[in-house]
Amino acid sequence: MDNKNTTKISKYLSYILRHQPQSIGLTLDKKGWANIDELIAKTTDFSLSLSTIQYVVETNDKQRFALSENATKIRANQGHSLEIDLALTAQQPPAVLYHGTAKHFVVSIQEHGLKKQNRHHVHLSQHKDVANSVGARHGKPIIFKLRTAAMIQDGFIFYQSDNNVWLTDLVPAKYLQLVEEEQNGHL
Ligand code: HQG
Repeated sequence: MDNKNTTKISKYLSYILRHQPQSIGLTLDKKGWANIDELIAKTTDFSLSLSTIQYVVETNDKQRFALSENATKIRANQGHSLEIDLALTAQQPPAVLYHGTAKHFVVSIQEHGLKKQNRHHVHLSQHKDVANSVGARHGKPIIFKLRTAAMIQDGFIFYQSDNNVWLTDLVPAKYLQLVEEEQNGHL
C-alpha cells in the first residue's frame, strides 16, 4: 500500500475511533474498542479489509491504534474527543516535557494556561522536535517547556498513553516557559 493510501486510512480510523463512530453507525465500548468486523462492514465509502487495518496499525508513524489480543477489536491509543475510559494510570513524567502550539495561540495560553480543548487531555511530548511538528499543524510553531517538577509537587497528575504521548488535565500558565524562537531554529 502506498503512503498516500495509508495516511488516508489512518485519518479515517482516527476520525471514527476518536471522534465520530456514529457517523457510520458504529458504537465503541466503554474503553473505546470497536469490533473490526463491524467497522469493515460499516465502511462503505471505500473497501477496508482486516489485512489493510493490520498494516496501518503496524506501520503507523505514531502508533495511534491498538488491536486487541485476538485482533477482533481496534481502538485509538489517545486523542479522543469521545467520552471513553482508556484506563490510564498515573505515571512519573520525565523532568522536561514540551507542548507545541501555534504562535497565534500564545497570548491566550499565557493568560489561561494550556487547556484540553476538545480532547480528554492536554497533549505533551518528551521531545522538542515532536512538539514542533504538533505545533506546525496549527500554524507557525512555538514551543512551551513545562516545569513538570513543580507541577508534581503541586499535585498535578500525568499519564502516558500506549504510544508514549504524555497527558495531563491542564497546565496553568505559571508552569509554562516559552522556548525562545532562536532555540526553536536549532532543533
Ligand atoms: C491550543 C496529534 C488558546 C493547543 C498531535 C493546541 C498530538 C490553546 C490547540 C495530538 C489553549 C488544540 C494533540 C488556550 C491549548 N488558548 N489555545 N488556553 N490551550 N490551546 O489538536 O496538542 O496526529 O486538540 O496548544 O500529534 O495540537 O492526531 O491538540 O494548539 O499528539 O495522532 O489548542 O494530536 O496527534 O489542538 O494535538 P489539538 P494538539 P495525531
